[in-house]
Amino acid sequence: DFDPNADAKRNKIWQLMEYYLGPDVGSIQRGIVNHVEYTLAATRFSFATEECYRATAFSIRDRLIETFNDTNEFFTAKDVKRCYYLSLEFLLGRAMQNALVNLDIEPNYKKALADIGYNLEELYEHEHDPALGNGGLGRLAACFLDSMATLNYAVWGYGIRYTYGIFEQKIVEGRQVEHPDYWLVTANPWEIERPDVTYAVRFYGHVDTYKDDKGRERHRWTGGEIVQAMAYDNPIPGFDTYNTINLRLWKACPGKEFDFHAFNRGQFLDAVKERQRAEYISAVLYPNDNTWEGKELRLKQQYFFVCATIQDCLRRFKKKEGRSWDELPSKVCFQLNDTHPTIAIPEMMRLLIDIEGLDWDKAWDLTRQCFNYTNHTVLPEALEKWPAHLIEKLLPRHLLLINDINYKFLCEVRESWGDVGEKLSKMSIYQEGYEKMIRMANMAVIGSNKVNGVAAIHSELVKKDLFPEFVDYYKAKGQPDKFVNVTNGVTPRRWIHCANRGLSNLFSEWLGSDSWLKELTMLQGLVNHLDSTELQKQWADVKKQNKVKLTKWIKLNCDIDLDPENMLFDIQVKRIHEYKRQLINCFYIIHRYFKLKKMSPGDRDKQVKRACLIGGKAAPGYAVAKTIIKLCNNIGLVLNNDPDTSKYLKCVFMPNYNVSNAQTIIPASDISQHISTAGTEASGTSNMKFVMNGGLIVGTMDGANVEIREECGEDTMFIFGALEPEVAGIREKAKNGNYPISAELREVMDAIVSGKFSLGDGEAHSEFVGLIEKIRNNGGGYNGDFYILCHDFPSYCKANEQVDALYKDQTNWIKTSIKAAASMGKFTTDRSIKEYGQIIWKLEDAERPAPDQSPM
Ligand code: B1N
Repeated sequence: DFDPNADAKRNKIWQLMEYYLGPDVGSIQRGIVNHVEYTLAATRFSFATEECYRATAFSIRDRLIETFNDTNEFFTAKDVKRCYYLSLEFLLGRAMQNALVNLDIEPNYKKALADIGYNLEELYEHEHDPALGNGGLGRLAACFLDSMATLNYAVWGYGIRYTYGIFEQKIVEGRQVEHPDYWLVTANPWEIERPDVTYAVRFYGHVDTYKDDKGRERHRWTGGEIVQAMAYDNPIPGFDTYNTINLRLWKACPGKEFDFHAFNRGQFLDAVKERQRAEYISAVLYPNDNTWEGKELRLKQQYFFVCATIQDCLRRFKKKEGRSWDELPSKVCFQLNDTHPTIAIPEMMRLLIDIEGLDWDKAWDLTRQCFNYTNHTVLPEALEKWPAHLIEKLLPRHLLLINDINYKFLCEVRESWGDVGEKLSKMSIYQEGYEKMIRMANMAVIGSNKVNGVAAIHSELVKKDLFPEFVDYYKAKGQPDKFVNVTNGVTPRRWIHCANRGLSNLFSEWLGSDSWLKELTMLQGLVNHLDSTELQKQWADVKKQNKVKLTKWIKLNCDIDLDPENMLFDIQVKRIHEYKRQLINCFYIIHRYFKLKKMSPGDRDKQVKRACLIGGKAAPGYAVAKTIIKLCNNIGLVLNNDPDTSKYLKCVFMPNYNVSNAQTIIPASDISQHISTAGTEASGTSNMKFVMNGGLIVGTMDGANVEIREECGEDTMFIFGALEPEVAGIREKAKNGNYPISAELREVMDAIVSGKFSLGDGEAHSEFVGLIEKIRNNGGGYNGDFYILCHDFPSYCKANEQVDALYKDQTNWIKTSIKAAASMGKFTTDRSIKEYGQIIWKLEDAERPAPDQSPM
């Protein structure tokens, strides 16, 4: 509508607002105290640190909202192409420090608070980690958001606002105990609730067909139950830009229409109960990492957030007048973070065909151009397959659409390839058998423009092992570049500047500016100073301070004393999984212990002292992983209490590994372990964080380790183990009884079986024996040593000996560590996201200009 007074009105409002909230100390203090008084209704003359944290958070939120609103307005005015990152997990970690750093106001906040008697770093510790993810996949999504905002891309994240994030892990008598993570207890100051942004999501019901006024056959999905999705926006500020993007998370709420029948029958409470069931959908994050669990509620979560998201995105697309559907692929694209949101493909088809009235072929053409799929794992147990009957029950219209998609696709294949039965059955969305299954990965490939893996070796395995038929087919069809690689990264803002301020300052000082935070390849400049004893000294100092900090954390959380001055810190932190081989780490620790035991005290004194630190959560239903945690803890009890050796070797299980603990743990490493069986870890991302923070890697030729080695040089890594192409042959030979086990490993296994680490606990003992026997009595396949620990153990020991040798030569160690860290430029998510932006999303830079200093 034309409003002749629009400019005057705008001007007036602008004057009321004066200007953006000031970045000066006075304005910051006024903001904080105002929130103490008016938002928290606490008295401004005495407020606790907790209240100060919350008031400070609200004052930062005010600033975020300004840049957030204006960025959105700018995107809309420019009508830029938008990309939507769909993920069931976002492992954000704490927001306060990150927001201050990215808004470039941390120093003034520090001053403002100090002046009224509060310590900013202390406030940071008051924030409860938002932990809406399991591990690498969810953390990657969070690092990506930081880079998307920083690179001025018009991308929004979409996901679920789980009431409970990943469980909190406590260790009781050496075992994992899960506690619910009710992270919203103290209301979340970082989110913006949007009660006015809601969409209806249907489940169950049935599908009718009817003829529309043009005589076309149409489908109508009715009945079943409706829940509402309500939006919560989480502003994501970019670094060194005025752009702030959005992470929109959906909460499930009861449908709007109240069930008056139940009410009239006097079953008011039942009606309320029924409505509460809706909220169950967004109640809890599934705590599995790299395994698939075919639960109906999980499928409901997937559809719930996808349905609301696609409706929201199409509504935004249609808002501009005069849109034609042909414009859709040039204005909208979606990135599927693994197959978890793949039901978005048939959902898009449903909305385009049933609601918007497009014909099938047009809808399919648009859909295929809009979607892209990232694969994050080749482990068979993680590949999603939903029973067709479950989809039919929960989403009857989608099953029909999946049938159509599959039928037409297979016809296409037959047309260009002829009837190649074997290949056809591998490419079908359906896996035939006793129970018909829907292979989500096949649907994601068929419905996508680009498919990518997350590290070079992984992307090759995706083509070779998962989708070879598709690769051939699309090549023949003239799409040889459908399968691509985009190597993962991490954001240096959180993982260096926030987590390791000492190192960040060192980088800026030696490089002459802090531009490396946006252009990480600049770190290479450090190599010019490799021989400077001053740099070496500062480097060692920073590491020592970080080790002291972690030592305090471990004392507080585990009541174990470490010696940060004299011990090498050896760290393995990641989800507990057999393929990640925490067990081979345990075996080596025991072996090292035995070696020390056998030495004379004089010889012991010549050894490198090591603190072996392990941390990570096990999926609550993953018994073997839980046994491994118990074993780590028991090894710790034996070693740490042995007066002969405890000075030289300690073992600690660090409880509740999460993003904020990682920010303390990672900067303190001398070495870290990334030791998955070759071909199993798609990428890994903590490996990157460790090296950037001046740690060296003991690792296999797997995932991103391969590329880190390429960038940093062979001499910076302790590589061991079979190469990926050798693994199948080793398993095959093992099946035929050709599988030697070294004497050293035999000794370790015998000791475990003899009960040396069971500490009189019969249950633990039989679990430990189970672990060992499975590996020893190699029957091949999953029942034997599938992850070839026995094969890789001797070379693992050698790699560890090389670690000691280099560590004894401190100057060389430090130079190697500087060289490695300085060579990590490739592994920023800024580089990853640029690749997504250019190769996959085809986005333009949409940088919002500096806001006007004066009212218009
Ligand atoms: O994704 C990370 C990679 O760096 C890791 O190597 C990879 O293991 C991880 C099902 C997953 N792959 N698949 C999952 C998570 C939850 C779930 O329910 C699978 N996580 C990964 C980032 O690329």
